[in-house]
Amino acid sequence: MMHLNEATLLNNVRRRYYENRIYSYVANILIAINPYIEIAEMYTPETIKKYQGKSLGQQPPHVFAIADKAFRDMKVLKQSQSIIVSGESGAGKTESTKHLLRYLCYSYGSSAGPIEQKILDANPVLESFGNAKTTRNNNSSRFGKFIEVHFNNKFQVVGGHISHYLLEKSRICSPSSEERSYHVFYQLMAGAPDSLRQKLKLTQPDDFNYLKTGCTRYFASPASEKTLSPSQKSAAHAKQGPLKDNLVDDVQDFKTLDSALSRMGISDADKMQIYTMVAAVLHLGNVEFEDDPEDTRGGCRAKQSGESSLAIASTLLGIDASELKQALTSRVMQSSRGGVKGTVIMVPLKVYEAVNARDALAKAIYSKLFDYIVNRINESIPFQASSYYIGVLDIAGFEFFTINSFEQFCINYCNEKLQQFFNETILKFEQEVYKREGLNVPEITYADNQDCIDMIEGKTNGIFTILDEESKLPKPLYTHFTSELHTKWPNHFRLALPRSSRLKAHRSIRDDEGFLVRHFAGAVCYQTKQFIEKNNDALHASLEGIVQESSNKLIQSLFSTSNTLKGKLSFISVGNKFKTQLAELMEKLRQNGTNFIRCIKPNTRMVHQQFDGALSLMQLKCSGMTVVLELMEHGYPIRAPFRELYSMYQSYLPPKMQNLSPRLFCEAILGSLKLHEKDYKFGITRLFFRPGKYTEFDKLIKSDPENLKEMIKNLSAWLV
Ligand code: AOV
Ligand code: MG
Repeated sequence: MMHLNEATLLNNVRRRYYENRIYSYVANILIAINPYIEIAEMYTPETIKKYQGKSLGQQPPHVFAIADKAFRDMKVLKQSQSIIVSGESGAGKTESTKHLLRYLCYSYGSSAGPIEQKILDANPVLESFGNAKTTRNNNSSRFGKFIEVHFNNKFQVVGGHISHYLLEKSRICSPSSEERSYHVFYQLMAGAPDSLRQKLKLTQPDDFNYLKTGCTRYFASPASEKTLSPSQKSAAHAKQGPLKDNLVDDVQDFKTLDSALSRMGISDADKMQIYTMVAAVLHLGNVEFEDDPEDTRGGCRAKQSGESSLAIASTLLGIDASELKQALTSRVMQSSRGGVKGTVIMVPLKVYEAVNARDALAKAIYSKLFDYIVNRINESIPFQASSYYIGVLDIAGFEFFTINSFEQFCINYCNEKLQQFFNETILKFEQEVYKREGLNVPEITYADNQDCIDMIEGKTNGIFTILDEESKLPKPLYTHFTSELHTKWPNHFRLALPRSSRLKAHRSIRDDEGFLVRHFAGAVCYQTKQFIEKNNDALHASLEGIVQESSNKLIQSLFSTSNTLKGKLSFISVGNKFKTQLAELMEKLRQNGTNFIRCIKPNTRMVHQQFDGALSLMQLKCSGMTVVLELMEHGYPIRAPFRELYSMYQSYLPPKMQNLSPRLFCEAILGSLKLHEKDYKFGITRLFFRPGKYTEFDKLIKSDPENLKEMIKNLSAWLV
């Protein structure tokens, strides 16, 4: 494109999208628009071959081209590479990631040998346990991941490694009405053999509290629907909606999951333990509580109706039923006076406290199970003799909803960091181009977001630190946390009271219930109500105690490693852990070569051939593409190889002037045009224009015959 700005970029990707050309480049950045339809010919083995060893631009823009560029850069520069895939929910990050991995494994592996197969097998497993149907995406990843494909010094695939971030835990206990919990729950119920379902006492999604707040239907293809029993079918039709989804098929997906686990070397007994934990979470959710009229201290007891669930859950978890009951309805406290430990007392819990304890246990089991599964995957993929790797980052983009909580806060913090990295990298890249082309361009500066990052992660007064300090108080209160925040950051440009927001939706939040952060991509108002709970990963001591003593080996090992501080109620801060993980990730990213893929969701209805301009532009902005354009605006954004200009303008000149070399040809034209010298620069291989100046150049030649004549006259003089 010769005229590069927000509007032309948007128009161009729109036009290309309607022609099913979903990929485009801005500089080295790939923009990928979700087609919401399988474009089969785009990903065939033949297409893969076409991109092997080709530099960017030799073939039409493609996610494969980025994979190959990363591979070639790794080889030539002898440096590990990252591919950062970003975009909002449903934009196509995970699909792009899968294409990248498939490309690398097929092109540079030993034709899908055992290692490559394991790297590819990791996906269905991760998706079963970490993906769910949401209103934005039927197969939404509810965790972030960085998948490394490792190569030896001959640049063949020799291993892999997966790091994962921030599995969404609130979904485990209460998916919202049109969404589902994690796929594996439904896959087990729809796809597991009867014998297994009976063993685990799994019936219908509607029978479980943790699932019935959400959409309880199964997804199944017409073919696999035939294998559902009548009761499964009716569950499938419950809370209606079409049964079919192109990519999610619970019946088939269970088979895929089960065989992928086996191929990973997970034994039948271990698989059984994994499924058992999944079922235990569901049964645990059916244990309900009521006020205990016999308890004078206002405690609660498990409801009679949930007794059988309690029994099943405790059997599956390998815990004694009465101990579990006690741990859920009371808490052990050690009275201490003057630092001397006193007697152990049992404090009965209120109904809501028991519910919280139960949910905390369910979430801890599931999220530790997820960690365990990722570990098992990593163990199954060898990791020997690796010289370099290509890491693909698939993590949620900037989020802002009507109500934003701790999860959005963490993900937006992560996006601030990635955005800063993006700016630094692109800027560096631009300056490298100028240097390579021998241009003498002064340093470019850009809007920095370091102040926002400091405010969030700063050691002394950062938001995460203030939150952790609140949690350590004897009686933590979110309202106190919020006012502390406002006290410690008065009059800071990045932080404001929600009321000062112009956004109507936020007016309902009181000052002490929230705060507003002006992120690089826009202002987001956070509701702090659940920040303290969501930031705390620990179980209360008596629960921690009983799971550690479980007779179930898996449960025991899941909880044995947790960093329980000896004798003290542990506090594991989710924010702090994420901060550390993210710092490690950023360290890797900074050491590697970098490639960016920006995924765009063209419409919210998830349909083919519909391009919502405003929605797409918003995403281009949030992904920092406009910053790129701005950056280029400060330099020489329009650049064209001499050869290209030569073929474009050759015909306007008299024949005798046409046989110049392309560079001389360009020098001749520019020498005879009355363009200001500041407005263009000659590089080694191409000509660079200041913003808007190419248009002027083009007009001078094409649309003004008088001027052209004049130019030819000048040109003749110039050539002499
Ligand atoms: P996400 O990873 O960006 O969302 P996905 O990669 O899961 O989004 O894509 C969402 C859906 O869009 C997929 O299930 C496909 O139906 C469709 N899709 C995406 N890319 C393609 C493609 N290249 N070709 C065909 N269909 C595609 V999230 O994980 O929700 O942030 O949290
Ligand atoms: Mg995803």
